[in-house]
Amino acid sequence: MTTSKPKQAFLHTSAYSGGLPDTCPDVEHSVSAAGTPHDAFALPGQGCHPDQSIARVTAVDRNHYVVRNAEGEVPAKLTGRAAYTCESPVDMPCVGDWVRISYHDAGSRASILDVLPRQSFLRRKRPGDTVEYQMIAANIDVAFIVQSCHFDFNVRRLERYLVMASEGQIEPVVLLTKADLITPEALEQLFSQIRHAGIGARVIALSNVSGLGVEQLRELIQPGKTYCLLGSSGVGKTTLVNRLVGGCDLATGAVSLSGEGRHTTTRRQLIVLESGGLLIDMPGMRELGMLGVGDGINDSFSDIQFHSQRCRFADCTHTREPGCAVQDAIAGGELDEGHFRNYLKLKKESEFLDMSKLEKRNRDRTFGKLVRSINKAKGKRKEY
Ligand SMILES: Nc1nc2c(ncn2[C@@H]2O[C@H](COP(=O)(O)OP(=O)(O)OP(=O)(O)O)[C@@H](O)[C@H]2O)c(=O)[nH]1
Ligand SMILES: [Mg+2]
Ligand SMILES: [Zn+2]
Repeated sequence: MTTSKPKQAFLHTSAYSGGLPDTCPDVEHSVSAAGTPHDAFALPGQGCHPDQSIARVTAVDRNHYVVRNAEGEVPAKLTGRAAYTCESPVDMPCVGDWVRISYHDAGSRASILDVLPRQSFLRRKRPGDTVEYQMIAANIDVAFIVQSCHFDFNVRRLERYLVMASEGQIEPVVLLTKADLITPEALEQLFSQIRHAGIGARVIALSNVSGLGVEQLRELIQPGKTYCLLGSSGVGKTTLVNRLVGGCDLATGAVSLSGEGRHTTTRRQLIVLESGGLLIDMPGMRELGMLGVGDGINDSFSDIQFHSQRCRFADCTHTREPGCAVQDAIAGGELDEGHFRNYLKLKKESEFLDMSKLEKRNRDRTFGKLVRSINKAKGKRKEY
């Protein structure tokens, strides 16, 4: 195997005179707000060890990665050591992550040494009964929450996505796609449902068929910022990416008559727009579990928080207490009841998952103790 000098023209390598840092603390891990796609992968500030480089993960397919920096895009693998030091699946690299890499095979491949701290993230509970997070993407500036006007629209699910974005420090923008399939009156109705639920995020109606809203969206995308498309399968995320990119031809899928989407996009990938904006297309989500999203819930349901300040009891659950300002607001028509019920549901779910996680940790700890005591006993036996 030939090893070549790593490509790192864009890095200042004088930052570290001593030993290898575990991470690169001096690196600003946001994409520089530069005007070209090339510059979008150049990092400001200092870099790492001379033999290493910083790159961004642009695609993930199980344990195969693609990383990119100003020098170009190469396939990459996580080193065994890096994988070993990942304490949980969320520590593994995901799309949008900035990673420290070293090149090999004449610069045609890279090894991921570690993941730099994330500035924002999108995560969800792993599908199934486990109580673990799954990292979806990192270092996102704006999440486009996509719902189709046609079959997919659901305010309660929208609220879930908003909580998710808010928990990860990401600004949400709602996109209502396939507006060509409903009447302007029906579209107006959807807008009012969103406002009625107290959702204050920006909402854009779109159609990939008529082109409605596409320019508005294009104008919103700023160079150097990272955007992602979140939403169910078949709502038109990839079609939109293809439209925005121009010349890009990612696979899209026809939707069955029932309106239900098949999963056409199977991996997450980061695409560079001509304008210099970065867009992550995602596969549609089936299950939108959440975990420990206390702050996210409070941010997304700020109207409920606002009313609850006037509840008689500080620990009011807003369900049966006297003097509850939230219940008063519902009775007075100021708060939507469905919105409030969803708030309770998400809160309960999040608390339950937090609890399960705590139980799991305690169980693991007890198990760890048991293993250690058995090993100790074995060690003692050997001494005899
Ligand atoms: N009528 C109409 N159809 C659209 C629109 N946008 C996309 N479609 C169609 O919807 C189907 C699904 O589109 P995709 O772009 O593959 O959907 P997706 O959200 O990427 O789906 P996954 O990759 O499975 O998550 C395709 O047949 C598109 O042609 C639109 O604005 N109007
Ligand atoms: Mg797709
Ligand atoms: Zn109350």
